[in-house]
Amino acid sequence: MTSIKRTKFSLTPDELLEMFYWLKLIRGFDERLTILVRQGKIRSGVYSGLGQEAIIVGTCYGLRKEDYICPLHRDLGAFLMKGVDPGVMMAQMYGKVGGLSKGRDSALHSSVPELGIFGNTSMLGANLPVAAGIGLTFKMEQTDNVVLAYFGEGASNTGDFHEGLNLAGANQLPVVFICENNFYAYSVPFEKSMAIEDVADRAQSYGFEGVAINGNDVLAVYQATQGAVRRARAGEGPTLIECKTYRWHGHSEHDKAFYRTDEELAMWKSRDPLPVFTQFLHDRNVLPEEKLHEIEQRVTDVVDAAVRFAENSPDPEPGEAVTDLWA
Ligand SMILES: Cc1ncc(C[n+]2csc(CCOP(=O)(O)OP(=O)(O)O)c2C)c(N)n1
Repeated sequence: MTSIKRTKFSLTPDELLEMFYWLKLIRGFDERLTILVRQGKIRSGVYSGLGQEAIIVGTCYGLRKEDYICPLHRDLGAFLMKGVDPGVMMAQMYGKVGGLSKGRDSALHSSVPELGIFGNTSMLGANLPVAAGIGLTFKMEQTDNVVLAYFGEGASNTGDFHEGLNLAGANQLPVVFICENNFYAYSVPFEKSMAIEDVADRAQSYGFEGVAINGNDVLAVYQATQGAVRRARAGEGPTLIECKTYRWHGHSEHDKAFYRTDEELAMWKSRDPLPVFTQFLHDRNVLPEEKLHEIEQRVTDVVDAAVRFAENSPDPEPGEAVTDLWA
């Protein structure tokens, strides 16, 4: 089927196709959510990650089940890649019993410890000291598991960001900090909130390496992450990877994003991670036409089944709101 055995990133053609499937699935899932929001079916807030998929696929691909991720509001795809069933994820968005929190909250705060997913709080940046804490646990338990902690460039201006990085740097913790720099924190453009070009530069203040990369290039993200993960597993401490990207939708589905121009959006859409990777696969004869159709059909089937599962899942009973609480 293909003319190459392995790429320079040590990925086989089948692995490349698996990455392609994930990119397509995450895109398809988010696109369907947008439609469902407009149909009034979704109870969770929706913070679309359209345009940012390469970061999720490039960072999550190849992680172990025992590794932890601390995803953000825009990272539903990371839940899927770490093993959450798409139907359960969709039921979470519908606020149904079949969702992760059985209809108790939006998608943002779900934790799935058995899959290594730590649910974020609403306070931006607050997941970063927690990620360092998880890394400290891994180090004390002498495992070689790693933590991937996601944050936006906006969150990198909070105190928690600096405390988390300092803790990780001072203790050489196995944490990979992933900045999803989409150039806007809600309506605030990057240049109005910081005086430097690259968030990655902040890592050196805490004694470790930071790199700024093209976050729309899934293989660049994968390569940078794999390097950081390997160092972290070997006890060589944290890394900050800043992935430059752009969110195609507003901050959330209710935000029309009037604070940016159509030209800017069009420019970034021309850097869509999917056609770039599709071309890469075509050029290497990894993606014949029938394979492309097969993957597209699979994505449609998975998303359709997820919606069916969510729609058939019951609404929560009011009395259930206070069960599963810890004091
Ligand atoms: C500490 C804190 N300050 C402000 C907010 C309100 N808020 C929610 S999302 C958001 C923008 C976040 O931007 P960024 O961190 O760059 O992530 P993005 O949404 O762009 O992915 C803001 C300001 C918050 N949730 N927490």
